Amino acid sequence: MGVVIIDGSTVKAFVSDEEQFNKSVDERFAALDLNNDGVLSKSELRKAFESLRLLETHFGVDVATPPEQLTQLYDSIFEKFDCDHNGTVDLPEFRSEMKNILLAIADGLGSCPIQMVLEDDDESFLKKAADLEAAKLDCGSQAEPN
Ligand SMILES: [Ca+2]
Ligand SMILES: [Ca+2]
Repeated sequence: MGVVIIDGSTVKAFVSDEEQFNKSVDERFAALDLNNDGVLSKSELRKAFESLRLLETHFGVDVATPPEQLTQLYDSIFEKFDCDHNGTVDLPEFRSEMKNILLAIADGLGSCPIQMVLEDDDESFLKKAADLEAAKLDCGSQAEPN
C-alpha cells in the first residue's frame, strides 16, 4: 500500500500522453471484456466502474447510495459511453469517454493536489497517472553523475 499525491496536471499529462493512455485504456478494455466479444455490455461496464473507483471521485457517489439509484447511475453512465446507442461500448467509444472523464477529474482537481491511498495492485487510471509522473521524475534524477 502506498500514498500518491496527484493534481490536475498529473492527470492531464497522463491523458495527453496518447501512447501510454491508449495502452492503459486498451489493456483495461480487454480485461473488462469478459466474454471476449470485442465490446463491453452494460454489466461489463458496470464492473469497470466498480473497479476503477471513478464513481467516488467523479460522480460523488458514497457508500450509502441505494442500489436502485446506483443502477440508474450506471445506466446513465453507459449511455454516455455508448455514443452511437447500439447497446454496446466499443474500444473507440471507451477511449473517448475515459478521456472525457479523466479530463473532467483533472479540471476538478485543478492545482490542488489530493492524496490517494492505493493498494499495491491498484490498477486505477489515477494510479497510472501518478506512476507515469513518478517515472518522469525518476528519469530526471538519474541524469545526475554517479
Ligand atoms: Ca463483452
Ligand atoms: Ca456503441
